[in-house]
Amino acid sequence: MSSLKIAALAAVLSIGSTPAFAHATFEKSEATVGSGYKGVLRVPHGCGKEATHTVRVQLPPELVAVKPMPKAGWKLETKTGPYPVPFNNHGHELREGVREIIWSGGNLPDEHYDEFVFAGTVAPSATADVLYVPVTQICANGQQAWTEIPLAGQKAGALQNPAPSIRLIKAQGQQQPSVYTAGAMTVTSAWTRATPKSAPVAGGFVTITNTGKESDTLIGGSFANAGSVEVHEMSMDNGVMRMRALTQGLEIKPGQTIELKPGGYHLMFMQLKAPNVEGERIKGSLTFRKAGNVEIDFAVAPVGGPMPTAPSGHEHHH
Ligand SMILES: [Cu+2]
Repeated sequence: MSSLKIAALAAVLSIGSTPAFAHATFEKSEATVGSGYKGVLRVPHGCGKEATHTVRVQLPPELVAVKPMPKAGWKLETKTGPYPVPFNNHGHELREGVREIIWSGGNLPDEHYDEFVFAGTVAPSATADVLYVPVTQICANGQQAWTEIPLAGQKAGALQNPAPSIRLIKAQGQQQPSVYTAGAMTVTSAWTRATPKSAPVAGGFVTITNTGKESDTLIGGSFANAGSVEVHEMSMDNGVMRMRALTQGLEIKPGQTIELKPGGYHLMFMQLKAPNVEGERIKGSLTFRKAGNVEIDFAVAPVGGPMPTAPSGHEHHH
């Protein structure tokens, strides 16, 4: 390898690894909706070469009842404002609170690291998947702003100066039904049933809507506990209900919604490797001829049971 190539490789490696290390971030990157959250903001350096004398933290409206922790050597100020949704704090309605925290008059040299702390609650009304908390470090002749928020479809890792973020976990009993999309195809209500240990197969059920202008076809999928997945149909044969594999797949016309359900169209999970356990969510996918693959989780209902109404576990969208 030439020395030029080695230099280029070294540059790529350092560009790839430095920002993640040098960004302002929270020690705890997850919080539960409706629960308390202690934000420990880690500030890894000043502004370039200068010392930081002020740190401003803008709180998203979902963080309520926030109290900052005073810090030795720094003056503490807050700015308050109204909450978009009043917050019921143990029977006492809070309509406004801290929206911004400013620690000033301190000294964080570029070669030092420091932490800034607040406590608060994630409002029960929060629906976001991720909260972004813009932070600005102010120095004598400049500033370092950690205020970039990814646009829809953009990866946070692509940003130069990302705002510190907190991923929200939905509290138990508050889940929304998961909605998955692949191109024009929307998939909801994915579920299966618990199976006895020796069961060789299980049925999988989903509701699929084609929101596009062209027809598409469900041709198969995958399921973590199964060797393969087929698309099946139940039909009457001489007075006996039988099922058969739809080898050409299941067509979903533009604007059409098809519910795969017990006794009708269904997915057949073949060669089960492990039993489906009630209450779990099991990973799988659907494959459409045009829209391609979409990863989904199947909620597991009791043996012979109906579709779970409140799927357990929380959803992730990526
Ligand atoms: Cu079947």
